[in-house]
Amino acid sequence: MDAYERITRNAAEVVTEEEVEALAEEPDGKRAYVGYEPSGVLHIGHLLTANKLIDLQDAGFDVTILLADVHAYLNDKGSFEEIRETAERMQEQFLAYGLDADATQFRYGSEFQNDEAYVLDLHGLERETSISRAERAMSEIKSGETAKVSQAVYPLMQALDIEYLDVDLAIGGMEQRKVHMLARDVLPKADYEAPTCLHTPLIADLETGVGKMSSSEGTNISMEDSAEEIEEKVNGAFCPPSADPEPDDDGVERENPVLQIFEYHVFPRVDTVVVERPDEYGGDLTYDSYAALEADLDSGDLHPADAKSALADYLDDLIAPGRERLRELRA
Ligand code: NAL
Repeated sequence: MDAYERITRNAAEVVTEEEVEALAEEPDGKRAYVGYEPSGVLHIGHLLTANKLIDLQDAGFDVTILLADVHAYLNDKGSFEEIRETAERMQEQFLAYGLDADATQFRYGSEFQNDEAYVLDLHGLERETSISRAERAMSEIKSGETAKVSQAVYPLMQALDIEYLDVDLAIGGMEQRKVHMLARDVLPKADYEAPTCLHTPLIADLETGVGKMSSSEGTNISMEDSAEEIEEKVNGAFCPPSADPEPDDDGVERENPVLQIFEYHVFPRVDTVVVERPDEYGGDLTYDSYAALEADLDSGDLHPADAKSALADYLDDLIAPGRERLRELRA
């Protein structure tokens, strides 16, 4: 796999392709950047961007993870102290998950976001941005019903962070794209460069395949789940014998989240997937690529129940080191 392919595999979108191609020509020492609001423990959504960070490290990038403590505070995620404690645990979980400790830099937003130069720059961006634009940028990120002033400042700080952390490539899930598009528009008005962005896909709701898996509603899989909990959640997942499920009764599009998790979580981390089956059901199946597994589910050669059982085992393997680390931290 060449560098461009590794950088962009499984991405939902890159902005722009030309800019990413230029980075891929000499990836060594380039810096990719992702930010997370510290809250709870890592879940499958965080881990999807983490897989991309691992790809980028393999391609030669250095990675900065912003533990966005001030952002979480602005977005109503608790007291500042609680947020800081959560952030410390989060850092440990990322390393346990498999990020390269030597090529990962963790930063707290509060380290630099209160500096005078930063605050004045922020006010400059505030003067260039309408309230409605800022509000729209937050539509997939905002917590709570009413838009608060803090949530309008939030995307402007996210834009400015990309500049202040000296990033070559900004990474985020697709829910971050409107913030990144705002950043591309507004940073040049402050004579900064528009950031290059890469967005990872979102996984469908596990139980219905409709909409997006969310950390606040529906079933999510997290670093705290036991093997039994993972098995139960995956067993209850929506998995028709199809890569392209029919819309639901109301005509709403559905995805197959079991396949999505194989594609975005399992195959990026293992070379071969073995689906164990008793001999009487045809014996074990071995897959070297996601496409081969998808084709077998689609044709009926792989039964959804066998796919789920294998998925639960692989997810447990991926989550186990982080779960263990959390246990140590709490002991
Ligand atoms: C992501 C977040 C906060 C600040 C950032 C700054 C630069 C790049 C990415 C950033 C958190 C993110 C979330 N908005 O929803 O968790």
